[in-house]
Amino acid sequence: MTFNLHHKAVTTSTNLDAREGAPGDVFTADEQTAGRGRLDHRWLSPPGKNLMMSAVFNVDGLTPEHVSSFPLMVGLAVRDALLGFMPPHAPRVLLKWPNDVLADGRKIAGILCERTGDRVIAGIGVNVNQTEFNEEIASCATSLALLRGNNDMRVEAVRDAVLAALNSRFETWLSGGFAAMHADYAAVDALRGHTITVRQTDDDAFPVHGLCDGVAPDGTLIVAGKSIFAGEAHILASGDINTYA
Ligand code: BT5
Repeated sequence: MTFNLHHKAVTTSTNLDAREGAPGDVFTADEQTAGRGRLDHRWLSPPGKNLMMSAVFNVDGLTPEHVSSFPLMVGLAVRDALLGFMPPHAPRVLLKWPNDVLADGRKIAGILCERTGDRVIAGIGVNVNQTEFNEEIASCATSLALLRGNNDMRVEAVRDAVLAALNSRFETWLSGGFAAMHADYAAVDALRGHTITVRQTDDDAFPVHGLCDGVAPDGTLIVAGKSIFAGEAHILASGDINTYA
């Protein structure tokens, strides 16, 4: 698939820009004034330091079950791309269902996928050159700069690597679904084997709690023997998700 790049210095959210786009269009910005996460969370990213990008994909004709695993595919693609920028002896890059990318147990990239009709927008934020995070996220965020010990990376290089990985993973996912990459995901699953809580909303009064048995080939998360289709997972028991390669 060919990507067409559209860049703005400042925008509200590249995911909003992407609503006007066609399949293959990619929207980037140096700064977002209303960067968003899932469940109405905010995505915080200082101007000019990080990758903020939204790419439009055509999912026409695919079943809802197939499309539901799209975010997992994007997580794998972002992870693939980031591996190319990791220094020797870097911590393993793991995926926290549905699609947080973690290094050293901290979030290095966040993904917000939104469907509009027969299209899905993959919104991707990668912390590239940022070395200081505000108090709210300081304990749970990291960046390529912090892992590499330098903050002079070209954000465009990260963008191009993510797009190349997305191109490849998307093709595989289109023909084979998530099942075609389930083994890849299982190998880098940050939640499997941990006791976790999954909430549907930040104030969910009935969260699911139990031992996580990882992600099934259909993309659902297995917790205490139940399949979970959506939600936000928190690891409860202390465990080693900062596993070094
Ligand atoms: C996400 O949501 O992780 C999805 C983030 C997607 C951002 C991209 S940037 C391009 C495109 N345009 C947008 O407007 N969005 C997409 P969620 O899983 O809900 O995580 C959000 C939470 O992560 C926040 O509540 C903070 O706790 C934390 N957070 C915010 N900014 C962060 C950052 N730069 N690095 C690490 N964690 C962050």
